[in-house]
Amino acid sequence: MADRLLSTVPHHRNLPESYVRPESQRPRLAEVESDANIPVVDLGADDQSQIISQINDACRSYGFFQIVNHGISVELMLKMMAIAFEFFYLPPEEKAKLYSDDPAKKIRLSTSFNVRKETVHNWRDYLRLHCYPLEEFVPGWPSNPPSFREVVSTYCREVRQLGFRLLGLISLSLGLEEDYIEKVLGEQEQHMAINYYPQCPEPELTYGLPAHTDPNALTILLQDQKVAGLQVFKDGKWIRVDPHPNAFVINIGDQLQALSNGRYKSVWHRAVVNSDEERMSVASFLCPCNSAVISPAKTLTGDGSAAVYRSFTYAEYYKKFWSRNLDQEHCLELFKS
Ligand SMILES: O=C(O)CCC(=O)C(=O)O
Repeated sequence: MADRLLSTVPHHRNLPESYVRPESQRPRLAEVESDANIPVVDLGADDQSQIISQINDACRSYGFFQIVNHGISVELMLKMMAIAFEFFYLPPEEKAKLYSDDPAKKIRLSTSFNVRKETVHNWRDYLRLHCYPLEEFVPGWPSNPPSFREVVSTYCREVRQLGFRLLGLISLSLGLEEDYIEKVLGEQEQHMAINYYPQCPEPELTYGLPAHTDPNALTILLQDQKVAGLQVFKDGKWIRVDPHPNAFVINIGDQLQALSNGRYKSVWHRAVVNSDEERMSVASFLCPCNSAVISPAKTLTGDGSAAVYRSFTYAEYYKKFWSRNLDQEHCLELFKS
């Protein structure tokens, strides 16, 4: 039912009851840490060993970092954001064509997280797209706005290359061969979530997205440059990831935590909303192929450290992840050896 979309209403005056979290689950925005020094890694720096060491530190301590001089032009980043806004500003009848609440659909416009299953909704609309191989999926993508397919496919191609470069650096930072992770993950899928969080009348009572970890390998997030909303959990506190000019936010997903034998962290993060402004984010997910067997890299257990996780296929993990609620215990806990 497309009339569930938040973006069909120009201005929301009240928060409907179905979005209100119980007292104990609210975001407590006043307690969120604001000047948190999330690491910023300059991928354009001359000294590759310094880049690798910064990535190692960031993945161990935060599971999150931002990257600058990453090779994707500011122009393309701006175009991607602009087309995302244009899409959510389309008339309701146009958006209704793409609406679905079936999580199995590979191209769908939806709202909240999983409206069929959840009891409390989230203040978010999103367009979810499968993006690899492009030739297979682009013909089913929105044809309106007219330049959507061109802009988004160019963006996806560049983000995929950036993702592979990062996986290489992450491999090296773990003392593995540069292509180790890419080989283990096989022919990776690529998914995208374009998240639109409208201005919310009571941001203290709800979430854009509640706390979750990402089930995939690596996430590359393009954040709204003007409006903060992403927060990560560190040392028992929620901290803000304020947008850094022209940066992408990178986070380690569950598969890299498993593969690194728990050295690198797939951390809890969430998106909060605010009463003054709408916010947009574009998350690109690199996902192992379904048959990829994920287990801790041999060299990371060879020194006598026990394997923290048992081997599993990505298909097995993904099924388990989606059978649960987003904010239950860390899904990897169920794969401990
Ligand atoms: O909007 C954000 O900043 C976070 C998005 C996110 O965590 C997701 O799409 O999984």
